[in-house]
Amino acid sequence: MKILIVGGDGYLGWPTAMYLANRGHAVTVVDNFHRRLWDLEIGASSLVPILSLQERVVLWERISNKPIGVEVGDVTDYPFVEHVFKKYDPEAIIHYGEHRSAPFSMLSRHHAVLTQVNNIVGTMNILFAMHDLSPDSHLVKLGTMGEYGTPNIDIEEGFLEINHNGRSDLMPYPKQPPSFYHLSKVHDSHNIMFVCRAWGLRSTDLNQGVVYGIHTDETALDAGLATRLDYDDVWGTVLNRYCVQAAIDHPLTVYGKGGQTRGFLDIRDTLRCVELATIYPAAPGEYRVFNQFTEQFTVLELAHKVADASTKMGWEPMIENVDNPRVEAEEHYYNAKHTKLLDLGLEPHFLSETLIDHLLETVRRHSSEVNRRLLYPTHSWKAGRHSGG
Ligand code: NAD
Ligand code: USQ
Repeated sequence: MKILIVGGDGYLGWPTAMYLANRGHAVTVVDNFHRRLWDLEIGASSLVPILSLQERVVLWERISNKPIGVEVGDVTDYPFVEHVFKKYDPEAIIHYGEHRSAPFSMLSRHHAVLTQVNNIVGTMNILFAMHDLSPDSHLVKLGTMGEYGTPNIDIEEGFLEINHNGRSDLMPYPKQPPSFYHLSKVHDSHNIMFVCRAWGLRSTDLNQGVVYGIHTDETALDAGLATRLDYDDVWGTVLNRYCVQAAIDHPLTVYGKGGQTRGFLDIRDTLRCVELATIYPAAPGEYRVFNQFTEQFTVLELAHKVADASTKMGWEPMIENVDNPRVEAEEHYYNAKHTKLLDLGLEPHFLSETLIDHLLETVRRHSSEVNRRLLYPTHSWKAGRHSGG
């Protein structure tokens, strides 16, 4: 298939590009490198060194003999998006190309607006380009489980049967997102659902949980093909952060009581889920939602898993309940359905000690590069207050 991967220089986009190229698809990655710029703004960087996109692609093609095209530009710029669609006429657009940090979006008015404009405008431009230039193409859009929040009832996959005053309907599941970032995904979902109905476009909205790990079959081929590993309080996700903290004898930072439950998945399952959604596309006019995660844990449970693995390696991990910088329930009901990708053939890689050991060993090799000032959270989501550490 002719596939565009928007955000193809990122944590998930780059391994996806290699994975799909390896399976014979004609892959072109699109990115404007803003993520690398946003890193500079907060003084963070990937713990595992990463090459430039152009260097990665040259190395990949030398090793695999499977080409990956590159288009550098910003999807909030419509002429650029038009140019890419005219040049490639894609069958599938895998859209990772958004700002993805909830803490960043809560730093200030500027950061909230930047996040929402970047994400919502970029996605709208892609929808208009699909309508005008490639109306039969399929959008595989990365959304987030955080769109649902933490309701006190089971979370369904996108839609909920509602009975009201003697009548019933299948309605979009109510959204209670916890940050301006997560809100941007809700706004995207509404825009996408609307154009599927109004214009007959086809789309799959992947409500993905928190991803962990950096190892895939393709990244393992050469150190130069590595994907990024974020550990700072703005970009780092919880399990990746715990592993880095354990490797440098820093307390594992459980926010608040630690009863926050989330869906999680291994990065290898992200690639397979996206592949499944792409090769089994939505029908014309169809807007479908898949909940993309494989297991759910509390963040305290995860800290214990990392602490146990670290202890076996002879380290002395500590768990610290730090003041929660976020506004979120620390104890709550959580039961999210996630069967649609399993029905399509996903065989999950569940979180194992082997995986944690592998991650711990990798980060240990880079532990001298860790900037300890980036480990405790420094900004409270409650307006105007700055929490310590
Ligand atoms: P990332 O920040 O590593 O990668 C995103 C890439 O998109 C970056 O390379 C960035 O430069 C690019 N980009 C952003 N805005 C762009 C624009 N306007 N034009 C062109 N390129 C642009 O993020 P990631 O972790 O790879 O996440 C990818 C997607 O998956 C995001 O949409 C994110 O919301 C979603 N997601 C990620 C996770 C996770 O745990 N990492 C979990 C759930 C959902
Ligand atoms: N947390 C800790 N300690 C830490 C870091 C985080 O306890 O050191 C807690 C947070 O308070 C939160 C949970 O871990 O309750 C998850 O936080 P996270 O930073 O790992 O993930 P989150 O901010 O939710 O965002 C990440 C990605 C985002 C994606 C989302 C999926 O950055 O792009 O959309 O995961 S989901 O969480 O399902 O919405």
